[in-house]
Amino acid sequence: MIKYAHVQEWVDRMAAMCQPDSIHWCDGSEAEKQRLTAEALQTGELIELDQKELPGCVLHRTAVNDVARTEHLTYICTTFQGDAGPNNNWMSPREAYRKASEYFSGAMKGRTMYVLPFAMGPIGSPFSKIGIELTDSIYVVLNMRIMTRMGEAVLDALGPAGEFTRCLHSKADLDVNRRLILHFPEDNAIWSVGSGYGGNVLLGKKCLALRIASVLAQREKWLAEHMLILGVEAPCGRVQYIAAAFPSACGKTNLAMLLPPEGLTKKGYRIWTVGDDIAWMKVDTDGRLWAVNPEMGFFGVVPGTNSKTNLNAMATIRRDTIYTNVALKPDGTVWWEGHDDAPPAEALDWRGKAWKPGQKDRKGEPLPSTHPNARFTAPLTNCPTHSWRYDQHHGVPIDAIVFGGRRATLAPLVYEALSWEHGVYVGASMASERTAAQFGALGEVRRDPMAMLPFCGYNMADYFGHWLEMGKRIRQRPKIFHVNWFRTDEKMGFLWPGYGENLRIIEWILARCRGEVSGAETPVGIVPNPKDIDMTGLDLSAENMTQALEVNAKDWIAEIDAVGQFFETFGTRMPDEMWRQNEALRMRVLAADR
Ligand code: OXD
Ligand code: MN
Repeated sequence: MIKYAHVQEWVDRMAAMCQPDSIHWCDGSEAEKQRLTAEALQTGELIELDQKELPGCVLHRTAVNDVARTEHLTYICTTFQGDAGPNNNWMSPREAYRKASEYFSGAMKGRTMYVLPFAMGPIGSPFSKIGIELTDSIYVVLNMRIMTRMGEAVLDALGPAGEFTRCLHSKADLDVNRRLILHFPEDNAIWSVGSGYGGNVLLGKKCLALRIASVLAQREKWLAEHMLILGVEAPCGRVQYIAAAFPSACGKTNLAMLLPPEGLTKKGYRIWTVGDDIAWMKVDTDGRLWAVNPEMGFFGVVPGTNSKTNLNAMATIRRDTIYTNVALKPDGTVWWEGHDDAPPAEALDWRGKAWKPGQKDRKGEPLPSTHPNARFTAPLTNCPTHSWRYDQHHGVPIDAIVFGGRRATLAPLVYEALSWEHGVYVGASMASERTAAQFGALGEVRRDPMAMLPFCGYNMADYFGHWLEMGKRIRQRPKIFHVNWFRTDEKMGFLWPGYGENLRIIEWILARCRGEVSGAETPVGIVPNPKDIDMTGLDLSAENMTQALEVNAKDWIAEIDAVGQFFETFGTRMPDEMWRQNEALRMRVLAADR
């Protein structure tokens, strides 16, 4: 393999600190995968599943204290704290390097350091960025092999002086008290130590493709977003693409793999999945916004996945999938809460302990077999609806940008922003309500602007400013919408059925983009006239629909005040335009309420 001097010098320096017994440069070949898998099966890092039922599939169990992203241990390390902003934990680069060096020192003794060259985006595309991750985890190597373009071809593309993100990871002793996820945007570097959980250690994903990339995107005038990308092909062959941002656990993967509802199948739509988590978007020479999914796989939440919620995901994870923290059945297959199959009479739970249905923990609470944040890692190309354009260097043209939140009240099922600037405001004020069944206190609202709160690598006030600037650069701007699949009636029943039925709303969104359908103007934006939503085969009362689209002035005044309070946390750095939009919305709501 090519070992460029600038890469070698950095590898040597990191190895001197981590002191691995050996260093292996990953070429990304099938033979290498087989060898590493065999080794991990032998040490117990991976467990082989029944190869007839689940060919190429394995199971991994994380440490019990290492099951999710640890946001409180995740830092943006910039010279000036203001550049990280109130939305990030901050540490000075000098302090961060000093502290983490202590944890990394000798952390790889007795282990191999894997050198993993990877590309986010198609190799050679103007969108793409190269990273090299050093890790002492075979699990990380095998996951990155699915989630990114990885191996020798990436080094070929890098060249002898090519810029790359320097990513260092060690499980170290998996001690939560010695765990840090550090981002150094000024050095284009990421250091992650003390964890083995995906979001903390697959450094191409949240760390590079969102936190570091958002900084690069601001500098280079593009957008790095926490968005799925979905293509909708009409029977005439026209394909329109949307990019959509929802907070974690609001169904991005389900929407990205949407199955048209029965009532609409006659129309002959085909859905194309380009990505389920991250979109990189650039203005092309035609003045439109084009997007690529920088990833090559899905790292999706397992519990609740079944053939009703996501049939395409079920097909995707039938082969060549790494399962993390699910239950293992005696027959060598897997199970989880919300699976199509009935619970097995017995199984090993995600921790490897004997489990039976109905089992309770010490407090008498039901004990799930599978961790609520259990994951599947599966290749994008396994998905029956994967777009053949996933590898195209220029990406796909975006017609609509969709923001969404989980709001039991307030936000209509769908509304269109009145302008790009208003759309940026809609994204910036995005929020999700916690429900009793979910987490936290009922009705408590968590602001999550553009679903980027945990992932924006710089001050979000500057990020909103960047979005406003981008609007000026795009000649043919996508329209911006907001959806809320989760509005409820007085009895807390959902007003809208969600899942595949969401295509009915997407139909309206895309017709709006083509200028083929009108809408009703409300103070918050344009909502559909109910007659324009195709309800074929869906038994939903007109009253439900009216309620789902309702704009309640009193609720909105409270919301505008709450958004103002959130904006204030950014102080004078907040662009004036965001305040103007907040006040303009207030005026519109008050005028309509008169
Ligand atoms: C994810 C997340 O894992 O958003 O994609 O948390
Ligand atoms: Mn995500």
